[in-house]
Amino acid sequence: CIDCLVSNITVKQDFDRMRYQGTWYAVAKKDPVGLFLLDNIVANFKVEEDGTMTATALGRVIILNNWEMCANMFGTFEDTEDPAKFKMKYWGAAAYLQTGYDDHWIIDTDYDNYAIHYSCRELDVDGTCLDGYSFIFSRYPDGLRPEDQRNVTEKKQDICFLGKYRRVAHTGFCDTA
Ligand code: AZE
Repeated sequence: CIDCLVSNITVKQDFDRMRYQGTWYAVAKKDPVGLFLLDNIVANFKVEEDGTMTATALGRVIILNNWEMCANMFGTFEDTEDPAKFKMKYWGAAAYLQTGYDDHWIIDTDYDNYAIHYSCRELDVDGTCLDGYSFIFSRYPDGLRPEDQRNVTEKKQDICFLGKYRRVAHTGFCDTA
């Protein structure tokens, strides 16, 4: 995607939600505007009996008056005409957490090692993304395999977020929540 138009971003071909199930550790993230998950972000995807994809996520957040906590989040995914593009309805276990309805695109994954997620929340007038977020997920909490790094960097560029990511630390903050 050389023009950064959201409509030109390509996603994983023939995305297989069954193989995507299980635990994914966020190893890097590009933040949106406003409140967001800080670190120790772990997502767990599942396909329900009726075929619907759902997920839970944990992550450290700071809300209200500098109150640090582990956010326990839930998401349900609505299918679209593209198997790798979903609409995600999400909410928190507690009412003071965030609720929302975001795009949830799987840009690329090999199911066993890495995944690149993308969500544009707000389109600019020129069709580029004005406000969005993205996660680089790994099946391992300690990071990506060296052999996946080049491809992930390429995909970060394709979604026009190259240079906008920060590493996501895993310190055990949410491990007993
Ligand atoms: C995601 C994938 C798995 C399911 C969910 C995800 C996103 C969660 C948030 C949570 C924000 C919470 C905040 C609380 C104060 C993409 C990791 C639900 C965006 C800011």
